[in-house]
Amino acid sequence: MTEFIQADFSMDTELEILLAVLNERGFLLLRQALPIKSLQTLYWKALQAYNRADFLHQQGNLPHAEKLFYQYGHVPPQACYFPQDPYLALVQLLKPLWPLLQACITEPVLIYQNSLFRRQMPEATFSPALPWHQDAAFLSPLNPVWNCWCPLQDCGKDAPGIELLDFNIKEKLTPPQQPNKHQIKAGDPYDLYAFSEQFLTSHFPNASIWSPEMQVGDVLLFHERILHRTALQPSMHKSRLSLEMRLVAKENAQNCDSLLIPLPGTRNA
Ligand SMILES: O=C(O)CCC(=O)C(=O)O
Repeated sequence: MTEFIQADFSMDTELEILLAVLNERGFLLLRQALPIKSLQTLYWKALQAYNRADFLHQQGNLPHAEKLFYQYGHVPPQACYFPQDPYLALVQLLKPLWPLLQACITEPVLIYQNSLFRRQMPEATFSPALPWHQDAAFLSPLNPVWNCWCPLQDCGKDAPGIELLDFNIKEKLTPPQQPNKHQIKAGDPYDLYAFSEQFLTSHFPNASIWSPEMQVGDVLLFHERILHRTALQPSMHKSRLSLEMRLVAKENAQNCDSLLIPLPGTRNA
């Protein structure tokens, strides 16, 4: 029988317990973990980035390189960074999590290209809800990669949140729609690596789906093989901005085609 381990914790929980949960479940929600002031600053930054992108899109002037991001609810990674401090803002934001991240990742580095804002509209218009997928589809062979997913607005009730399959999948699954010999990369249509609800029900009949309500300050950690999707219900009438930050061990990212931003090496740095 599988032992039930709670996945929703406060920041004063012992590190060993958090590590055990991450190890057993592959995901973990930490309540009120991140500094609200920094998140508010990032929220305004994201808002400006989306206002600019919306305006350019309406005028038909959105640069080609940004169209792909925009189509999936993203703006380019540099929109998340401050001009005078292109590297450290997100790493500083994660500071309360450094002990945990350093305990579960060897010399953690933030992957610049995969640390992005995301906007999800309730009407699912030009940023459709993301279907069930594993991030492993586009991150492989990087492994493990931890997604620190944090809302910049409260979500999961009136605004779209995120939901996970409560099953610690150890391997990269083959998506049914993936064309033969096609190597999925970031920016490929999600349809190519989506999994249907029927797939989940038939392959993981006993696994439940977890769709937490989250407040600004909460952070959800999960590895790249956990199946997840946007949690979007017809009753939701607000938009949500969020930030996903991905971290990997430096030693596993030697061939990573992205700027890697190191977390400070000591627990008290
Ligand atoms: O923002 C969302 O709705 C889903 C995010 C997601 O799929 C991810 O962070 O990998």
